[in-house]
Amino acid sequence: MKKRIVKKVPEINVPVPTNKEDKHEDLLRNTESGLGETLTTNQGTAINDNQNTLKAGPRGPALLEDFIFREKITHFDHERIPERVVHARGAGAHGYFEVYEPMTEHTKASFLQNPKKRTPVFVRFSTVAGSRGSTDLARDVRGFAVKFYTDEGVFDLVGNNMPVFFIQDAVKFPDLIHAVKPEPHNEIPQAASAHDTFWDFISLMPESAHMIMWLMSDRAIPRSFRMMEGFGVHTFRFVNADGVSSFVKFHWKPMLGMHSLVWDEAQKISGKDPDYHRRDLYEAIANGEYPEYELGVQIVAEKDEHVFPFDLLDATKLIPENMVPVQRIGRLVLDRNPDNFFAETEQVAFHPGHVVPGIDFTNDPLLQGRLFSYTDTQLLRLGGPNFHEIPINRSIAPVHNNQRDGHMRQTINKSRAAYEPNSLGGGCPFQAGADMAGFVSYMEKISATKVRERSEKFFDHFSQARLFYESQTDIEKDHIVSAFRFELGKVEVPEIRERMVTILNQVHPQLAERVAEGLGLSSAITLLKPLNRSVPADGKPADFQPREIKKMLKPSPELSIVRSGLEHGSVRTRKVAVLAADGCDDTDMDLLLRTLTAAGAQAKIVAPRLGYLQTEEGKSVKIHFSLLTASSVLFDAVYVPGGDQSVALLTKDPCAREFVFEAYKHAKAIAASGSAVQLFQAAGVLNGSNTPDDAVVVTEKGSSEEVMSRFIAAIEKHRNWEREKTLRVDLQPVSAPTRKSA
Ligand code: HDE
Repeated sequence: MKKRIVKKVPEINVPVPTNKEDKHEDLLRNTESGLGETLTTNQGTAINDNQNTLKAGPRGPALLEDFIFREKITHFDHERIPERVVHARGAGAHGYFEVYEPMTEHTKASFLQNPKKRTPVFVRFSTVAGSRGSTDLARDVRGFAVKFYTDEGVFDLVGNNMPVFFIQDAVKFPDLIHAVKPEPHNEIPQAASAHDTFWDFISLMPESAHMIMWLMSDRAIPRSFRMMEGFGVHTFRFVNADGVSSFVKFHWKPMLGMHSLVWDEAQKISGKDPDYHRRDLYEAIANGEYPEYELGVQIVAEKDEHVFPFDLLDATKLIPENMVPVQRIGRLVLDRNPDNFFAETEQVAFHPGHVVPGIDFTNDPLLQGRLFSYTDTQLLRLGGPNFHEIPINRSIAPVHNNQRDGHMRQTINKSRAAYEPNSLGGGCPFQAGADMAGFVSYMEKISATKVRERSEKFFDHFSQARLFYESQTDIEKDHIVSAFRFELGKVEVPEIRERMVTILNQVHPQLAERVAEGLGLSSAITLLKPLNRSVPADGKPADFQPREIKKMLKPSPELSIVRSGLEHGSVRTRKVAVLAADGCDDTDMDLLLRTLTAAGAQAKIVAPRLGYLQTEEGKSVKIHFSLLTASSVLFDAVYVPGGDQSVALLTKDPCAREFVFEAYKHAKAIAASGSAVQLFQAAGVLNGSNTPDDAVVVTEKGSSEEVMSRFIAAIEKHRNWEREKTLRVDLQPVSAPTRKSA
């Protein structure tokens, strides 16, 4: 048995054996590669013939006696386990966390004390609504769940990439999920909220208004898991060694900045590469470009609990960063891909109730419900109460207790006394005092009447939804409008659309009007008041209607991806398509590949066919993708080098023209040098009606250092969003007179 490495609290600041490899070594106990080994049955008997079943004669029948066949098929028949009821689609990675400075003032959690300590972690990112095999690119919330294998036990921070949630009370969760999942009669649509049951529910639940704004924003279509924020959502508690508690909101800030896709692009990637996010994460780690995030905390003193115009216990509200700044306290690095998807990513079991001393819960009614749900779901999904023994879930702090037996028990508990107190086992295992890192729940004073109610401030459903909308740049507002037009446009029942518009009107009249216009609804609709239908049987509906707390919230620039993206622009790890054919210009090609690689970008040659390109001077260049297997939506930018023969071949090819035009349409950086300018003309990028912008870099002369640096600067800005305004049909104001929809 491993020696317990838990330290007494006073020793916490003393350097501790710091080993991010602890978990890796622990996993190696169960890892096997089969390399160089003989094929055996599960009982270790070597197999001589893995090609034929045992038969009575060469033409059968097969014999029941064939234990090798029976074992193989039976195992196969039982290979599937239930997928997660939500967050079924996901991708994981190993890594480590290190704190910058001791957080002793606020929390006694040992993994937040010692900057020299590297705590191993496993992270799983996910979408929410889709099945295990669904697209990564759904418009959806992304799960951001982190398992810290601390020396005081496992701490799970089971968060999302949005800081708020749809509902305020856990009792509504099954309703929400039933509404968003594919409709029960025909199981359509997969991994999409754009359907009647979802919007029916939402339009009757104004408490979801704030979250819906996030869901319709570009946060719901991240460019990469590596480029999105994460949030613990609920208010948690920090507790220090003196038992003093403060409230804390957790944040993850991506070091590559936040970036998103455009919706048209996301839908196309769903067809071209539905594993896009999973692949992006896997490849980045495999290439040594380790994703990094900083852990941020917003800390609120216990005495300030009620100073905000919202309730800290309400998961539909955030604390704006301009009210309580986010302190960055540590960093998370993901540096190892899982060895086996099922064993690690599928079997990992997160639980917001996995906490360590120094971290505690609040009475957020959503969090309280989650504390029940996560164990319950693992019992079904992982088949019994011993899921904590599965290697990926196993704590690196030793586990000793009197729990016994159950399906698939691995531990061989030797003690005769599986109860406590006992004398036969010498009283072991002992309870741990607070000074031995024993978990002591925060002593919160509660004096209350038992009721099924919510606190007053919970009913302000629109102030923060408005704050979010007003904090966006114009282009992000446009994206929100078109997302609503898209989603509600897929709804078949007109009353649902109308109800949603009345909700949007409470968020912002301009938003409601624009959405109504796109849906062909009369603007008079916007004047109706939305109704909250989430009312108990004996409740007076009037008591449950949204009411605004009159305290203005100032727009918060941190809520805008575009603003934050500009601050953190980087070309590192960005994928650039170099579109070329035989006869491309050598100087252009050399400079391109050299400069992009030096800048940390991934340059990939895309050509009409696979194999090797012959440049003008006869050099061979490896082609990474053919136009058949690649598409511009899979790249961040496109460069077309010169070379008359190459450009002539590409200009004739409709796929090449589409490649360029689509990148242009999606507001990406595109560049052409020398004769490649002709391809841009043929693709419709440089015709009279389009105004070239800074992110369209063209030079008839051929590439140069100066051209490359303009191109790279354009990629760093991620997109030239202004370009969209002239190109996207859904962003145009609808000019026809508005009419009531049929
Ligand atoms: Fe979850 N959620 N959830 N959730 N959740 C699950 O647990 C649940 C909520 C989140 O990668 C399930 O192991 C309830 C908020 C993530 O494995 C289940 C409520 C947030 C993941 C469950 C919520 C989350 C889950 C399904 C309302 C953000 C994936 C499989 C009270 C803070 C973790 C599982 C992974 C998964 C229940 C609301 C995040 C059924 C009842 C709010 C990231 O237990």
